[in-house]
Amino acid sequence: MKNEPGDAACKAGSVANAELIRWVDEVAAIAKPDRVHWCDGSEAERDLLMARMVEDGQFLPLNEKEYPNGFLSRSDPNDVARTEHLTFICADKKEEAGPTNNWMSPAEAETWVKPLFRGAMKGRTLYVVPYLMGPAGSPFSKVGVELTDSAYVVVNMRIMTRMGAVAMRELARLGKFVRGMHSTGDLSPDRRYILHFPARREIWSVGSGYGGNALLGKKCHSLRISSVEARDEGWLAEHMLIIGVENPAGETAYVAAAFPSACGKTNLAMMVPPEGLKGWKVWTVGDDIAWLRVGADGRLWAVNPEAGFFGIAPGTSMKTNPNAMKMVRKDSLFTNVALTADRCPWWEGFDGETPERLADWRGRLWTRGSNEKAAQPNSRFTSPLARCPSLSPSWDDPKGVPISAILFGGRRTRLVPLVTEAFDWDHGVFMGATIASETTVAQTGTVGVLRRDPMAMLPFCGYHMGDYLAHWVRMGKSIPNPPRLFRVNWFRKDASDKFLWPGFGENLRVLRWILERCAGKAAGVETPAGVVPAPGAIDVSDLPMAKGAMEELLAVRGAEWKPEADDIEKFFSTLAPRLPEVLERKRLDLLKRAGG
Ligand code: OXD
Ligand code: MN
Repeated sequence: MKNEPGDAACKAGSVANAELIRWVDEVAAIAKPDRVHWCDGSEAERDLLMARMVEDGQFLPLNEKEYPNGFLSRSDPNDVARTEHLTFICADKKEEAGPTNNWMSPAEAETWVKPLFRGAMKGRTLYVVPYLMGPAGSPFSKVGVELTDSAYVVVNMRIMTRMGAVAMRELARLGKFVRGMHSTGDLSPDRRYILHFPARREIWSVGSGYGGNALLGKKCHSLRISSVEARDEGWLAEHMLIIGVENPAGETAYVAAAFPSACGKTNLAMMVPPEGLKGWKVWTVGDDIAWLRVGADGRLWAVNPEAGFFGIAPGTSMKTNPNAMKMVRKDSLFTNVALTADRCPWWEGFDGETPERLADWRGRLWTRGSNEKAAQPNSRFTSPLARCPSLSPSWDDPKGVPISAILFGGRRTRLVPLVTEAFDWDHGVFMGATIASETTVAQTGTVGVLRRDPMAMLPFCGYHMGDYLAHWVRMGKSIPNPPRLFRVNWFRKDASDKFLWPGFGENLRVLRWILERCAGKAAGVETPAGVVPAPGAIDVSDLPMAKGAMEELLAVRGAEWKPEADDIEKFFSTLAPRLPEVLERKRLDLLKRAGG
């Protein structure tokens, strides 16, 4: 085994961390790579890896004039999404993982999964990828090290995290790191496992190169492992976007929002204010993950631990997300999108006329009118935060941003109003605990089935969901000046199955009401489900909405909430006896208010 030239400097920085060196040696002894490459995160290193991957066909360079520094990768067709059924929490007892996670004992992991790493890196390079989640020098931030045999992972991690030398420096400051061992193995779903050992802050991932399974800083570290760290240390690790909303007076307030995968988080995070709201601005801090801590001033503060976007490409257009369309034009990697004849990326929903011929996501000829999708429905772009036109000036602030409101959303075509404010913190936790959404392309399985997804954390919580909700209830008591909590639903439909709300930039009208509520200004009406905007409190007079649409969007009909409360009872019963009692009380209150 050799070390790659040029890595000495980075490794030298780690000499202080003997534990890291010992662990790298241990993994190398198991996986038997031909070479070990310590990543420094430099541009030169990235160029070297890209050149190698272009040469061996893993990446195709895109049209340099239209997409400078842009590349396309096509994955194995069996490896295109997160595989929740192959994702496990390896706690000592099944009870610690809870009923919403798959569980494997650490002993079984040693017996059944460890052997998949034996010799897995023969003929390959083991890349040591030190990464930092969160701004340098921040009390929020955490270091991880991913050992991987995938150069695709390295170049994506370089965008998604603060990778290389900066992480090594932070490691010297913090002393601790999350260990991630990753091999693409043979990419067979039969030998694919994504394992988390929360107690020892460790991740093993084998058999997949897909983002959420293989870029270990993202879901595995920043949510599954960090949700446990957050519980133990008294903070929150959440599946939330963060934005700053600036009013025409130049005041910016920050909002965090949890939505299940593929519900438009990236679009909301990069929203462009509509014509009707002149003088407003939306600033992007993050689109997927928020770490939140109580500040010295008693407010809740948040950082986005990531440094990039791993966004779903299909449906992204100048109409739905103009900032993303501008952002992906430079320094971006694409996975499983289609390719035009002049080597530009394309996907369903792309602006302009559909090209007559394309190379589809598998590289096969695709012609207009084909029944098959040209881009894989979960195809992605990976772009640096720094390329985002709406990037908040505070995105890298070590102290984070103060959060005024937290939103919980879902994809509900019926019942749930456009926006509802919680009566109090615990009621807000109840709202977050009971959000539900139709399943989407971001996870394998059936699309369109309604599933309860507490705080949008169902696939990402590293411990028992009942304990997690109890942690939320406890956190409410430790925040002297907590944010207000709201539920939103952009997806309500009318009787003829048409969306009632225009969505996209117009969602800012809802955010405006929310922030005015936080400032004690906007009018609301109490309903059985919470406080909804008073008639006229959200001005839509300049929007081409059908008559009565706004009334319907905000309607709460008590009797319709009874079956909802019953369904919630079924879900809650799966979390008993660890469900905090106050949430069952909130359910009974809802039932009473609904007249049940
Ligand atoms: C994501 C997801 O990729 O939630 O962000 O699946
Ligand atoms: Mn996500």
